[in-house]
Amino acid sequence: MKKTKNGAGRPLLWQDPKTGEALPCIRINQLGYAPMLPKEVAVTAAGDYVLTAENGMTVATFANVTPKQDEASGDTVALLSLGDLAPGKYTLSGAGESREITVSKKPWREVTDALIKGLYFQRCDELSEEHAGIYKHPACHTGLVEEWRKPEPPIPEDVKAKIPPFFLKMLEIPPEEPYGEAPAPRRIKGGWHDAGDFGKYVGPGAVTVGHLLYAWKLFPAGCSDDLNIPESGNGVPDILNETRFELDWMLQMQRADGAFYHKLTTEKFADFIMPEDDTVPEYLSPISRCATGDAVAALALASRVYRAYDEAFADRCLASAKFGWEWLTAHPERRPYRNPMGLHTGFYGDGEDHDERFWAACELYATTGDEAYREAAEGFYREVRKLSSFGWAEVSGLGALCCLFDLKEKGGPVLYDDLKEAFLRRSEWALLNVKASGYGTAIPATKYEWGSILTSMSNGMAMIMNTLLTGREDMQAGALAQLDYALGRNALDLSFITGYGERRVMFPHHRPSAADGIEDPVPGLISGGPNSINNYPWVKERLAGVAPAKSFLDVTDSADTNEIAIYWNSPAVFVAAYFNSLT
Ligand code: 9MR
Ligand code: 9MR
Ligand code: ZN
Repeated sequence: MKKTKNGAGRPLLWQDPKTGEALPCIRINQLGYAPMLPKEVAVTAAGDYVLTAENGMTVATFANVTPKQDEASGDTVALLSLGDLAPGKYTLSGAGESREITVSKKPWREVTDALIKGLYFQRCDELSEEHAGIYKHPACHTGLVEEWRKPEPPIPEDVKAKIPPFFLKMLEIPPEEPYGEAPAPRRIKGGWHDAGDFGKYVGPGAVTVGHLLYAWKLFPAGCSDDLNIPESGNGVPDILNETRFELDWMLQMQRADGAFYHKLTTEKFADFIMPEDDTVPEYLSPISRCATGDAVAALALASRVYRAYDEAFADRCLASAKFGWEWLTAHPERRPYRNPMGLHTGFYGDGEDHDERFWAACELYATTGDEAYREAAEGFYREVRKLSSFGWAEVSGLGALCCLFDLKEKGGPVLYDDLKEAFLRRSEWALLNVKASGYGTAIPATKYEWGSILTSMSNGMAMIMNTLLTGREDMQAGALAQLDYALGRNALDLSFITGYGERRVMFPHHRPSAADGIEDPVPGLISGGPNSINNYPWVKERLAGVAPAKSFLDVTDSADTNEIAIYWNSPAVFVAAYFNSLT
């Protein structure tokens, strides 16, 4: 086995306050800014700042800047608004430092493309040299798969005594029962590897599909059709080509009775090897209600989007979605997924499924106009709260996207009028977080948890939706601040997107990036970012005393801070594609 890269030996710049190494005090969007949009730069030191153009002329001055304490980072921070600037290179100087800032017409075009192409690199398939360049690899996970049907052995009493009460409680709910005779071993092709691991999970995949399809529906001009993927040039926009790769897989993940398997993974997480070397068997896990709701929603949405390109595919998606919905209505009780004992890959446990059912009903109604779906959507709407959440666990925001931008007035008093008001109220909270943060980051100081980038990007999505509904510029600026955050305007002076930015993540928790022997990680993948809540013990120890927004290790082993995931890329695509469409 090749020696893997892990970054563990790197100097602990921001990680260890004891080294005393100071970060530069000017923090910028490292890819630059667009002429017509807000240009905010963060500075952490007090003093006078001057912005000069390339010819040395002073363009703006900022006298007596007094940074304020920022709770999340522990830094003192001030945001400087650079104002209207023509494309060009500028230098901001102050506090004994200076930093070059670029203004250009399309600063985020390349990174938007890269974030979509990042999903191509996650394909469970051969990546050819033509499309993947040095990141090519042979086909992977090509074996036959069977359902996981191993009986659960009783837990010995002495082991039970050591299991935390929370997990014990979970073990009381048995995994969902299998259906009928075990199907013959078969090949399930394609799908995206979820994250740094090679698992393929239906719920997270469907959520990713949702983000991407809405990004395309709302901002087609923001997504380029030139991604150099195998389907490029086939007359279908590349973002739809890429998304279909996951949908084709998802269709194979439906059980004979209509429910969807929760996931397709090996028994344990693989070592840090290339995907083609991960040759142990994969299993179809038990089904789950959340996964079924998510898949129904994504497939119903897909049947609308792809109809113009491929009728037969659209029909298949809709038939599968309806069949899945029938299963759900026949199984109305809430029952969270549980990993069967012995299957140790990602859990994606989610105790609530009304939000998944809500999203599914909305999409089915939007696609078919059938009143039964509207009634169901209205019913589940009464139980959903988080209309600005778009993550793997809480998908109500995706239902809101459907209602606000596809159904619109057809949604009527509940799914449009009431929902719109509730959504607008909820999205204020996103902006409040931006205002409360020194760097303008939409993550509350107490909420830097595993995958905190999702909070920032979800709030970015909510603020964009608000802007589309109200035209509010403060909301738009709040959303742009999330792109700035991801691209370096943050407490770490770090771009979280591999391959982009002068100072960027180099050692993501991503098996191919660690095992391929290539110095640069696979490009276009976004890191989960700082986490100060659910850390690995060794990370907790290493980050003791470090502020939440700095609780980050650019070290391969730190899945808790530096893993990548498809459903973190996709909300970033949504945000980046929006701003890209404005430039
Ligand atoms: O690599 C795994 C990553 O993809 C998961 O998100 C993470 C949490 O479920 O687990 C990682 O796998 C680790 C495992 O949980 C414990 N042994 C070390 C594995 C690699 O870091
Ligand atoms: O994104 C998930 C995060 O919200 C959880 O806190 C974390 C630990 O359970 O798991 C994350 O999901 C991982 C999944 O379990 C396995 N594949 C990698 C995912 C990203 O880290
Ligand atoms: Zn694979």
